[in-house]
Amino acid sequence: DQPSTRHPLTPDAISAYDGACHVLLDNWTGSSTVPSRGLYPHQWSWDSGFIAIGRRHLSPPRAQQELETLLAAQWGDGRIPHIVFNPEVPLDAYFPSPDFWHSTTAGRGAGAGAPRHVETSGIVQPPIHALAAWLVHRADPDTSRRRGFLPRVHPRLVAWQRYLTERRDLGGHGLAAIVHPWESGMDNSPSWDQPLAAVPPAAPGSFTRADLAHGAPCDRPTDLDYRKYVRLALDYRDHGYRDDLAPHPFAVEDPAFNALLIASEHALAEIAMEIGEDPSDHLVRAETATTALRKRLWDEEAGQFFSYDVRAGAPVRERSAAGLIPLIVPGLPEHISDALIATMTGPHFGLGTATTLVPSYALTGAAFDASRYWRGPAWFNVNWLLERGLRRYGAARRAAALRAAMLRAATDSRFTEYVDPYTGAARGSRAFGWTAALTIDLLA
Ligand code: 9WN
Repeated sequence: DQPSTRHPLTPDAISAYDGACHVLLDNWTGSSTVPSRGLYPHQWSWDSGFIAIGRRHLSPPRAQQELETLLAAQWGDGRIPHIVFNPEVPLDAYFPSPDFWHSTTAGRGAGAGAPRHVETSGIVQPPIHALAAWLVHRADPDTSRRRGFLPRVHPRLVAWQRYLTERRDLGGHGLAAIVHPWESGMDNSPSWDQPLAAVPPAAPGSFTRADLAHGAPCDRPTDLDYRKYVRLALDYRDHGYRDDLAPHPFAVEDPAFNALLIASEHALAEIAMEIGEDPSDHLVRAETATTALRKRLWDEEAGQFFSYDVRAGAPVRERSAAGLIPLIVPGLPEHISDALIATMTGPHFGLGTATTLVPSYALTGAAFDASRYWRGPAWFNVNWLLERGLRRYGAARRAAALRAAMLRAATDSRFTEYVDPYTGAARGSRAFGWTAALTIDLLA
């Protein structure tokens, strides 16, 4: 972790802290936190990572429980499912629900070792978890040691990372591939348009979207996107979620996903040392993956990383903010970190000139849309990662300005899910879990 700066407790900071605490209290279910009460009434994988990072300042035991509830739903093959369903929530509250994934029924998840005691989805999300566990430990090492937190989670986190580096290395170049746009956490990013082009959509009317009851259609993915999401998930399910058997018509190496994988491998090295184990395997793996990330996804001319479409055997030259997120990876050569910062602050992403927060997709991109989900709006988790990256690579002034802009946007928007990058107007659902949690982390 980076050394933290102490921030003054101004009246604005106190009110932001207070508002964010209320969101986390309201979204707590007793064992984990929902991203939002209406739109996302279950536990999501990477949301819980970000939420634990904020919660560690309020209640280290609850932050630990957040992660352990998620890890208790881990599959036998090591995957951490992207959703852990709450059995008390009606099936029609969220689509796709447990009767779509069938993780525990009809033998769908059995071959990949789906747990029997809880319903989950069968796909994954970006691996922020080992990083989150390490940061949670650091917030209160005594409580963590007393409760045996790290020795308990370490084997599960190792199995999770191994699942990704071994079973998901579909391209054979040492990077993990996602097999569904939902796995990126950036569902309708323009980076998925090309890899999705050949995927046949599910029949219209073959399912009912629940999201449109909570969000404006112009802020959400389109129906055609959803029909492709459904088709891909059903194909995977019908192959028992087995990576050795499923055809994976969508297979993409995403720079943000792999950057988090690397950051988590470094965190595993710290965790190993803390619990008296040898960290060297983790460090070697982190270095190997960093080399692969640079070789395969870095684009010198563009000054950012691009996704790689494994099926097409070609990079996807779309400027998504995912291509800046490797700034969180330790040990990048200066020419790469400098170029990432220049791209972030140049005309494409406009940080500090056209915008105060980094948009999810370049302002100059052909597919840019200021309100549609991951096609332009600014997201708090992305900006939180970039703020860490700026500090890591010595851009302290820029990091401080980004932090101040995030705090303002989070409180002005009542902790909304995402904002219009030009106007700061609130989009998606309010009282969103990671927006509140990361506000607390920035204030701590
Ligand atoms: C599908 C919960 C999740 C986030 C994702 C975000 C959105 C789900 C959806 O919500 O995805 O997983 O239904 O749109 O894209 O990043 O984890 O907050």
